Amino acid sequence: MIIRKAPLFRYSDITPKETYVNRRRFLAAALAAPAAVAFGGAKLTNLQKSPLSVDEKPSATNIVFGFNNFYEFGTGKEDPAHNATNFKTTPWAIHVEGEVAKAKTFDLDAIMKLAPLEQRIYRHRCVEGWSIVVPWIGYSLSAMLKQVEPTAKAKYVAFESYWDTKQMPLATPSRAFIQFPYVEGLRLDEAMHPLTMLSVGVYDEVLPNQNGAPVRLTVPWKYGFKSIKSIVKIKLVEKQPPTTWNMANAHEYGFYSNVNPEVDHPRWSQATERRLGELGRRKTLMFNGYDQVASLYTGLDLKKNY
Ligand SMILES: Nc1nc2c(c(=O)[nH]1)N[C@H]1C(S)=C(S)[C@@H](COP(=O)(O)O)O[C@H]1N2
Ligand SMILES: [Mo]
Repeated sequence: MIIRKAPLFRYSDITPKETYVNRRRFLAAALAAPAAVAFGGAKLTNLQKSPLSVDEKPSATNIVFGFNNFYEFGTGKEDPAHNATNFKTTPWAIHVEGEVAKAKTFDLDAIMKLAPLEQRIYRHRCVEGWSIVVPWIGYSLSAMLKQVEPTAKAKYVAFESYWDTKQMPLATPSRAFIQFPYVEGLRLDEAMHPLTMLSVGVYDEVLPNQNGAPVRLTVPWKYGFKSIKSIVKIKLVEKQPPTTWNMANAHEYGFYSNVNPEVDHPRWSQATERRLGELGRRKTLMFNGYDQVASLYTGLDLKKNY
């Protein structure tokens, strides 16, 4: 990914302000601060608590809404929050097809009602070395996959994001250095794991556009780029599907992309991470701390299959 030498969004911006300016300057800055990232999403109610949540404090909303990657809306970390404001996410549908007995199209209403909505607090780590804790809202992807009845030939699941250069003028290979539409993939057993989530909200609201509205994947034990946003197609397939970052640079981004402190990115160490909003760095945990997925990889060389 593009790591700028002088990032637009300095880490000081996402560190508790009191820790680096004195109180008077903090108050002055607060008064002069531009309006918070515009977002007044519809509230989601009747959220179930989830035993899959980690016992950690969610990151601040200005971090989760204001600092992320969504290359369709620009390659800078603040770009999605600014450029996705008018992205039209209704009507919306996901087509689920391929090696299934019952191919189906789920419109947004069907997606929202497919299973009880749970709030799950997940760790989320970007391959670039920063991490956040996010209270996603949604349900296990398996609930949707079971409805289409995968055939015995289905071994992988391929995902595709919405792509429209009228709404996303920056979503071209020459501007974003990747191919579109953005595509991702999982092995079927990874996709069926209860942790793999179809997310429709965050905190207690529907997803802001920059976080992948109206529906996106969340795979908490893999680097952030596996968690594909604004999904329009899911295809069950026999062979390992192509994935955007692997196509862009196979040497740096593999199909598996499990969070793994022992496998360095060719250009930087993955042993530690910067938890946005905290000072210093913390050790990166194998599978991002989700030990319950380890059995999915028994016998697989995780250095070769990075
Ligand atoms: N369609 C699409 N999905 C995407 C991306 C993208 O550029 N396009 N970026 C990925 C990356 S690299 C990360 S770290 C996360 C960041 O967004 P989030 O904090 O909302 O998960 O989205 C992922 N999903
Ligand atoms: Mo990322």
